[in-house]
Amino acid sequence: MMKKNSLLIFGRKYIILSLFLFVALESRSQDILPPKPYGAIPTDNQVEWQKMEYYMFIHFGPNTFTDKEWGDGSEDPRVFNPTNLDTRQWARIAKEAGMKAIIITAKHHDGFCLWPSEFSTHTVRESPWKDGKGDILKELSEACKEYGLKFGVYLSPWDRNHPDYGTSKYNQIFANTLQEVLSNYGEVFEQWFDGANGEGPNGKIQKYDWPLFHSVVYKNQPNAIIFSDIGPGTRWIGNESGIAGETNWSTLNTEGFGLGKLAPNQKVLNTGNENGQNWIPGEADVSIRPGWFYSPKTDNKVKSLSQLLNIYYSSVGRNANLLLNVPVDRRGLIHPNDSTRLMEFRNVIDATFKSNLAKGKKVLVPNTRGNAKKYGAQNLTDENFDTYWTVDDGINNATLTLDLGKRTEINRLVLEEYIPLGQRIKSFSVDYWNGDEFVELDKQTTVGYKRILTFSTIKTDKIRINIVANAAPILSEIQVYKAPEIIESPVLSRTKDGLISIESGSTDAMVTYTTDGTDPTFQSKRFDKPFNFRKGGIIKSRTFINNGKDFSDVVMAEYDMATDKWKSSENSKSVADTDVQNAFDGNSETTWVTKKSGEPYSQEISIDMGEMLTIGSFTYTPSLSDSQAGNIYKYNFYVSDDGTKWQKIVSNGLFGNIKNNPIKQTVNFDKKYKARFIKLESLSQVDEKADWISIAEIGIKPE
Ligand code: FUL
Ligand code: CA
Repeated sequence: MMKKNSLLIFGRKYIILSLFLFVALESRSQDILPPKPYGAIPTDNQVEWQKMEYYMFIHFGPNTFTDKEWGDGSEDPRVFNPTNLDTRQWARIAKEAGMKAIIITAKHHDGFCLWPSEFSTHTVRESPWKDGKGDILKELSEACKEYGLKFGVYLSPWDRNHPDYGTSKYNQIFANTLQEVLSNYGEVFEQWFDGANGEGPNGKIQKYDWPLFHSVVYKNQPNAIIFSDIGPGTRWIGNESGIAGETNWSTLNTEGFGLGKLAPNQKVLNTGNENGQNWIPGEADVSIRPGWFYSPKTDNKVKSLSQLLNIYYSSVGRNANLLLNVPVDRRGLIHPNDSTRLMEFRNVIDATFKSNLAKGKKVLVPNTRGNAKKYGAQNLTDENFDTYWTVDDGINNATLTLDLGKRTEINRLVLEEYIPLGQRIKSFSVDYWNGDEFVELDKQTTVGYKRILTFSTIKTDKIRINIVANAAPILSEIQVYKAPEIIESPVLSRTKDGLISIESGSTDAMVTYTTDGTDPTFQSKRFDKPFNFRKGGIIKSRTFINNGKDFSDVVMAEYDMATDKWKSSENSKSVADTDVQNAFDGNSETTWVTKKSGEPYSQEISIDMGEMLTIGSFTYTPSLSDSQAGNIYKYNFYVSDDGTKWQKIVSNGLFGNIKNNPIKQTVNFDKKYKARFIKLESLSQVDEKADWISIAEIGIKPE
């Protein structure tokens, strides 16, 4: 009894004492100010925006019905006729995919408005959909609200339909259009401005009044993030493949730059500028299909799971937000091939980031700012972005050691910088304890809001992170994960004369394939020896192990006709540095560039296919290397029986969006032609200054 009492008294004293100590320590900790912001810093809205990480883009409009990437504005609005449009289906899928918002192409370059705009006669009102009484922005903004998603709009000032485009009246008209969109559909989290600035219906180019356009946004949607090549809210990442630079600063110098042709070069947009004057973080946009708009021709070309994962790690994993385009189909619904893939993707992401193996674990740090708990190392493993560890001013480099307590299998490492005070880390390396010593795992540059490193599984109990920063580093989180192992996909190749080989990733694996566009199963045709595929088409393949129980992702390869009989009949005219063969060697990594510096250049290529063929289309693969400036933009295409008398079958064709998205182009003719010779003539290149043309590949599709 006595004993218990004294213990109680002692206990009480102890509590009072420690309470006193705690208060004293805490008040000291309150006195210690956080580091001063370093360089350009984000607005609160930009921080909130960055936390969204992943959201949906939807391209939808007349192009959905015409197989085009860029409509020319002369499309009959009656082509726009979705039979089953349901914006709630889009929102549900976006939500289930783990996305935070939807941005819709309210008006693309063809000028068609997805709402009945007062300022245009080329809108849903002129279409048969809902007898001209529909409004997609209204329906979608409501569906987003219902599903707890934010709503954003893409608007192209380039308008290939509006009769006033290219005149002094147009800027105000566009401002009115913008006003209409931004004042009628509730909150808009992001205003996406396309910088494209081409010719309108009168052949004139508009000089845009950006200050006017921005003022309309700020007036109506003061919290909206403005996207463009140079922000000011978020910047284009410099490609349409969803890949941010390994080095990715959220700061950018914009003085003297503009949009479109006036933008900083794509490499700079990809990496940002270290110590750049403005906080303009990157947004990586990419389509889940080869093009931005739906086409039935791409139903079996939806990006694979591994492609999507690679995009995720190269965007969200590199300090950029991911804007993934899921084009709505001709019914007005997201196609099941796309939604299935989105769910597969979400499942893998969830399984990967389900359990943070560093949570609550100790991190040994060399210094803590003012020795204050508030800036202590425990903040690094509390899964809270808003609490951080930082150091005393003057300390820019630090080595931290995460102690996992026991040997643990991991293959992902996440670092997060507390960006409200600026982006500071310049480079870092990671070592792990292998039982005997620390060995280097990776060495990288920037971190930013989030950096995810992927590596093959290691077993370790200690991870060491060595940081080099431009100012005292401020780190919110260190996390580690073990992503489920994936089975290597097979690798396909074809010889010039058309023999296909498929290699599985591992030894005891079995590989099956299909040639009809469907996903291969364990029961599909088994690959055992190279087979002939001269005619071309699509091959899909997959690796199976454990008697079909486990399998890889599906890989797809698309081949044009084999070109072993092809010759360029006119190459004597060209004075190329590179071999004309590069244009049809079945390898899109080799490019024919038509000019040696200072010499006249060939603007065309003509090919003898060696036999009479029936053709209904051709393909052009632009260069992805240094010679991109010479990629063909406008062109004529001819066929011939004898290589002398040519019939022009495509006149003034245009590879829409080839500059920003240099992917293989397929051009379908109005009918089928019989020919032995083909000729592609360039009328202009993506860079007007390029006085050569680049052809990575020309092909013919099988008929
Ligand atoms: C580009 C446009 O030209 C494409 O058609 C697409 O809308 C892409 C997202 O932006 O600038
Ligand atoms: Ca934290």
